[in-house]
Amino acid sequence: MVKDVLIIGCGCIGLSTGILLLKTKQYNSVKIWAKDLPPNVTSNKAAALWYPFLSNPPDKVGKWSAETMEYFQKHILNDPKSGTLLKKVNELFRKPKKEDPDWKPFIKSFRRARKDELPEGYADGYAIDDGFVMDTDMYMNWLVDTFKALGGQIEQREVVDIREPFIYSDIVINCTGLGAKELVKDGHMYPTRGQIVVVKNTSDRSIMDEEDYICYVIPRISNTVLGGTAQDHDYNMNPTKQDTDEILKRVAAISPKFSRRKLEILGVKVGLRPSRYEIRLEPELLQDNSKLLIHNYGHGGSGFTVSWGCAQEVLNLIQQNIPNLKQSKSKAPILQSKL
Ligand SMILES: Cc1cc2nc3c(=O)[nH]c(=O)nc-3n(C[C@H](O)[C@H](O)[C@H](O)COP(=O)(O)OP(=O)(O)OC[C@H]3O[C@@H](n4cnc5c(N)ncnc54)[C@H](O)[C@@H]3O)c2cc1C
Ligand SMILES: *[C@@H]1O[C@H](CO)[C@@H](O)[C@H](O)[C@H]1NC(C)=O
Ligand SMILES: *[C@@H]1O[C@H](CO)[C@@H](O)[C@H](O)[C@H]1NC(C)=O
Ligand SMILES: CC(=O)N[C@H]1CO[C@H](CO)[C@@H](O)[C@@H]1O
Repeated sequence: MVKDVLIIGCGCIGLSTGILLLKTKQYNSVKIWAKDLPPNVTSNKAAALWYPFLSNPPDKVGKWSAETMEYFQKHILNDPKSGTLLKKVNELFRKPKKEDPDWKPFIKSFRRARKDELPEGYADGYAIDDGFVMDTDMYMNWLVDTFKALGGQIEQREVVDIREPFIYSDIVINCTGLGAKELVKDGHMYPTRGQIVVVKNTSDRSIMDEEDYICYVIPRISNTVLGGTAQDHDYNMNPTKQDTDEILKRVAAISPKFSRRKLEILGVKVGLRPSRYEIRLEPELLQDNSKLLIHNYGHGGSGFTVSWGCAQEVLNLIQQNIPNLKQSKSKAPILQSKL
């Protein structure tokens, strides 16, 4: 029987996975190793709105998003410490929009926007009344606190060789986001740079206009996030004035309510979305089937939106693969051996 699980990565993906593992009460220890800890991870730079966005494949993202929404409604929204708020969300279109989103079949509350929900100049829209947003820093703190309260341990430690964690544990979960590019040499991983502007609270709901560019207004508990950008293969972690100006111009185009002189800017943030042609969530049996590595990375622009659905999938994959795990022959020398 496997007793210990080691997770690499302390973003929203590693933490959600760790919390669900601990909740099963089936493991002696669930440990996280991470090079950087919150607030110094990509996750802390997110908006963070529940909305499937810039991630694939559509059918799985739809399913995981729906499961995540359900998990939030059952277990998180009623906890004020989680920093989560129920908010209507509208995606807007200048011209009538024929297609529904890929994920519509998964989300029961999806509907078309009513005329009175469309700002001037917009012809169509999507709406979700029971959408929600997270105050990102509050929510990340809540994830860390919840993980620790359940008995999880967090250690700041970089992994340079994927064989290293297997010295301590037969099951390792790879939640390294963009770090997977180096750690497991995944050439499909690339950054999609996102810049946001944080302003004093404005707007009663989340609004997006994403046909020709990235543009959103996301009100949260303590502030409102304006976005954004999606620059592929761009590693620049510094905010640029050009992006800030562009973001302010785009949100002002939604409604004069969001014109620059009405906004009080609190800060500007940049993060690199861990992009991949599709999310990698699959098991890999190593070392004569004595070690199990589960990959859970590449969530692009939807990490928060799919987090709990993906964590549940990790649990399922562990359950399915434990019967295939052979007793480990040796513990110590694996750094020498080829996986
Ligand atoms: C501007 C912006 C806005 C966004 N808005 C939203 C939104 O509204 N809704 C939404 O759902 N998503 C949003 N996202 C996307 C979301 O932030 C990501 O999908 C999510 O943060 C990915 O989480 P993660 O845990 O995989 O990665 P990360 O948060 O990057 O965590 C990765 C962890 O792995 C560790 N690590 C990496 N390599 C190693 C190694 N070799 N050894 C040890 N540790 C390692 C890191 O130190 C870190 O702890 C946004 C992103 C940006 C940039
Ligand atoms: C985050 O980074 C800052 C600046 O580099 C550093 O001072 C701080 O200690 C880091 N926080 C954590 C939790 O690692
Ligand atoms: C933010 O402001 C809007 C009005 O613009 C208001 O409806 C909403 O309740 C405010 N949200 C918070 C959390 O204060
Ligand atoms: C142990 C290990 O590195 N496994 C795999 C991780 O993912 C890459 C693909 O990106 C594989 O090539 C490795 O074999």
